[in-house]
Amino acid sequence: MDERRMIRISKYLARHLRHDPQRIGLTLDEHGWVPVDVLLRAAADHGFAITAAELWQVVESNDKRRYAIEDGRIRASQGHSVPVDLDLPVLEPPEVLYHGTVGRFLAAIKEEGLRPMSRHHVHLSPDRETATRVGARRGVAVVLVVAAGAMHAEGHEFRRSANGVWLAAHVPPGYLRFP
Ligand code: HQG
Repeated sequence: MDERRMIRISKYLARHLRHDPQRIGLTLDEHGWVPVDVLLRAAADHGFAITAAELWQVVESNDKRRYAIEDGRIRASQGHSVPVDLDLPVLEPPEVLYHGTVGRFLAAIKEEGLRPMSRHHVHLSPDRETATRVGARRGVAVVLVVAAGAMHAEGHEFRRSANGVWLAAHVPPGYLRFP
């Protein structure tokens, strides 16, 4: 399968496993899972046929391991806008995490801290490189340093998605270091 087809399938999965399952008549369970065969049938019925082999390949080789398959079911590992409970345990974060953003959001972030916006959580990266890549989706990346250890010590909960993204409900501005 060529790269463009992989990306198309990955984007199709993101749309229907994170944001708009109803569009192709899917219902995710409370934890975000849907049976693989149901997904493949729904996609085919809505004009986007994917083979089981292609699906496996996208899930296995996805650069960010965005999707997980377990017991014949598939879900997005993070990034939902529809309400799902990923049922992730609360974990102690590393002392420092990173958030990649762009200059035009900085004034609001200084004021309100990091908010989840259209997602369920604020997404934090374990290293600067990853955060730079996240920020660069929107322009020239600006990387903020998050005092995750201090937040944790003061009672803020952290979780980590299956693909290594750290998740928090909110990061108040006092825990952020701006460049
Ligand atoms: C910004 C991709 C104004 C925030 C990536 C970000 C990631 C504020 C944008 C994952 C703000 C939200 C998540 C505030 C935060 N005022 N702007 N108070 N607080 N922002 O896409 O972190 O490809 O929802 O800085 O790799 O950019 O989807 O979050 O710029 O892991 O798998 O509001 O999405 O992964 O944007 O990216 P997003 P994000 P996937």
